[in-house]
Amino acid sequence: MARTLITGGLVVTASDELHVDVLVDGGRVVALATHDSHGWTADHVIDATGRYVIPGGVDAHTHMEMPFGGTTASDTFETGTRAAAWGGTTTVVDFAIQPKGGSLMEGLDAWHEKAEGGCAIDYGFHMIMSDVNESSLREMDRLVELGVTSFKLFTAYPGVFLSDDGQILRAMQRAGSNGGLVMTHAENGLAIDVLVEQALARGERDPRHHGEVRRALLEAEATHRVIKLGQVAGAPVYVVHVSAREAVAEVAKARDEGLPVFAETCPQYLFLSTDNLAEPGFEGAKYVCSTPLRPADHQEALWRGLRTNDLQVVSTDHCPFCFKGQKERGLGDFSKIPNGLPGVENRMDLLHQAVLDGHIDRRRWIDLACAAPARMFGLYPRKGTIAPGSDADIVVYDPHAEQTLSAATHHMNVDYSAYEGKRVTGRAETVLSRGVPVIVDRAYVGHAGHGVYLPRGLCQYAN
Ligand code: DUC
Ligand code: ZN
Ligand code: ZN
Repeated sequence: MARTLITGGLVVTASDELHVDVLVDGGRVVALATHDSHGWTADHVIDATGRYVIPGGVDAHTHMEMPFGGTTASDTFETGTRAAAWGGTTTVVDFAIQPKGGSLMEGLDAWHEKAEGGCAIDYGFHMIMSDVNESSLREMDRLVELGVTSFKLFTAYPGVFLSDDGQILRAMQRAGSNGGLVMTHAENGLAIDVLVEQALARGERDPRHHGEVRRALLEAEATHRVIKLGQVAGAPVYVVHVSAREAVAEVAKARDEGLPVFAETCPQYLFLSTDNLAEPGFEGAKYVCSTPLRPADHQEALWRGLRTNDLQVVSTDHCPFCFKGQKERGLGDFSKIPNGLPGVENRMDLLHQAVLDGHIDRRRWIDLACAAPARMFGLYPRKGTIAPGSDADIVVYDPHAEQTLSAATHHMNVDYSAYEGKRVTGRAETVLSRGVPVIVDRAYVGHAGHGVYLPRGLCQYAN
């Protein structure tokens, strides 16, 4: 396999910023050294002068081809992982789903079938448990052995994904003994369904009501509850897509008490708000996701949480549905709008913009987007950093390139951008996955099937 030398750039990892050259051989990083101190030769030389050399992004929360709300997320593993690479992400961890009445293994097999041979970058799986019972609890041990070391449980979506508190406790107990990590979608789904029914009865049918019925307090209540269940089970908890400041407070309180509680937020909660949900006509449907967007004054608590490490990870919850034909299923009834936003291509750039805006610093950008998700989900240091022995998942990032985010230019298979018209500075220029070029000077040179399944280890913060 070709030797590649990346020269002249600023290598930024979660811990360091170094003006060093990077030597790649056999798909791995083999050495870093200052330019003058080595006499390396290589088959390919990438001139990264004036650029950052950063680890490929790790997006630990995607839903490619996910059946949901009577339709299916519009990115396949092929289109979604290609778009991820365009945006500087080289690993995704997607959610396989246990079919109701079926086994975890059936769900995992189905997701392997969807992904195999289609991915442009490497991928792993979490498992959504939609039917916690004696047999699926036993199966959790086997999944951990197969590298599916995290399990998502829902307090939301009654009749679809919701598990009751007893089921969640049992799953947490099992994870406590096999080293797995329980991820929770924390919103009180039963209470939300009452508020949905009441809103519809009052004639409140527009997308903005989605944000109103899914109350911040119901996110906080469920967050508190899953934290306490985790404490009783003696198991770590990872709360996904935190959007409400009251939920951040619950996570922060638990962490102050020394509990192994972790959480992520997503770019949509940092950059968008209920103002988007209230856009005229049916436009707000583009921003319907759960947990929902919040009033803009919640963002301050999220940014603070990211700085203070009360929130450790930024993932996308990439779950795209086209406006035409998919979001439109909810015309006249917001509760029928499929929940989800596109974003896998935008995360690295939006977080770089956050560096420029002064919310986080450069190393924290890499920590939140690369290193911490890799550690959280048992992939570090293979993924998430640039160090001898790491996979050569490397992005040459131009911090000065200006771009306007738009559906007209993005690569996700969805007919709108949640960030249409937003100007950001910074862009992935060249992307390597295990040393193999996927994007070169803003041209796609990758191929479906390059990406391999990643069996993951245990959470490296909790074990
Ligand atoms: N939330 C979303 O917005 N989409 C998919 C599932 C979820 O929990
Ligand atoms: Zn969720
Ligand atoms: Zn999700």
